[in-house]
Amino acid sequence: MNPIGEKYLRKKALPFLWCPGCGNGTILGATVRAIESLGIREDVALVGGIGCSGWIPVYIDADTLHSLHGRTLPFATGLKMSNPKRKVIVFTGDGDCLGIGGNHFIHTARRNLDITVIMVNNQIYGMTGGQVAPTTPLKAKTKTSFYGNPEDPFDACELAKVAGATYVARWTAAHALSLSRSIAEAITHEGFAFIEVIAQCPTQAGRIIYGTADPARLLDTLKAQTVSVKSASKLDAEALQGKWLIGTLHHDKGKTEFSRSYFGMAGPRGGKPAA
Ligand SMILES: Cc1ncc(C[n+]2csc(CCOP(=O)(O)OP(=O)(O)O)c2C)c(N)n1
Ligand code: SF4
Ligand SMILES: [Mg+2]
Repeated sequence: MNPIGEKYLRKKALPFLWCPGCGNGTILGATVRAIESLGIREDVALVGGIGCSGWIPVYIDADTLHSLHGRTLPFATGLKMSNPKRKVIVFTGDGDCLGIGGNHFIHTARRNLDITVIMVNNQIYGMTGGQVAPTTPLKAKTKTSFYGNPEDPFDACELAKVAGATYVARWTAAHALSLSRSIAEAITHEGFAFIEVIAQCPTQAGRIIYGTADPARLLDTLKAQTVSVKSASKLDAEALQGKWLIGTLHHDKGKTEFSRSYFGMAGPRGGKPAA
């Protein structure tokens, strides 16, 4: 095992439940490297939802909370508000965050609560066997869209931004180093930070949507579908059609964070969090 794995993995939880070649392992690696680079292991609280992606915190030896499907953000809000010094990091699936948890998502972003949300977008409900998700591409066939998905997918980053998130970035599992740096930046940012990670799911989205369960081919496909924010400014709308924009998409340092405005108000405890 490499030194960072040796230091951070919760050995008693191993082996991973993920399928070989799943993107969740890369996201776990990028997260622990970000935590290590900031030296904040003792300060983090990691919250997972339900789904394959929700298991990321289970394997990290730190303070962790495995919550309910779609309810990561209410749990994370409670954790943060009970101790605003905590660096709360949430791991949520595309279904978990934008389907059942969609309402919590827009309101937590609107409040600009100082947490980092890492949404793993594998474009499908992975854990439950490949059902259509709010991120599944238009016309894609899944286990529950036999004739093709009739719905347009959400652009999660746009949604986060218009709802009030103050840090928004998108990466893929093929950009592990940039992702790790972005996670560190998001943790350091004071306010609601949202990172969408497009990740390969060889077993469900791979086989069903992309016609291959080969992780290397899926990563190549992901890379080919991305354009960096910098390059995008030189391209026209036609060239950008069907591409994922990757990089930091929005960074607003001027908006007041929720726990500061909440505890800054006079109240029964004189504007202080519970002891
Ligand atoms: C209240 C509730 N409804 C439904 C489920 C069943 N369920 C478990 S995981 C999941 C979907 C997971 O998809 P996603 O959030 O995209 O995560 P992934 O497995 O793809 O990482 C569903 C519907 C549940 N556990 N709880
Ligand atoms: S079903 Fe997909 S997301 Fe879930 S562990 Fe397997 S490859 Fe990963
Ligand atoms: Mg999913």
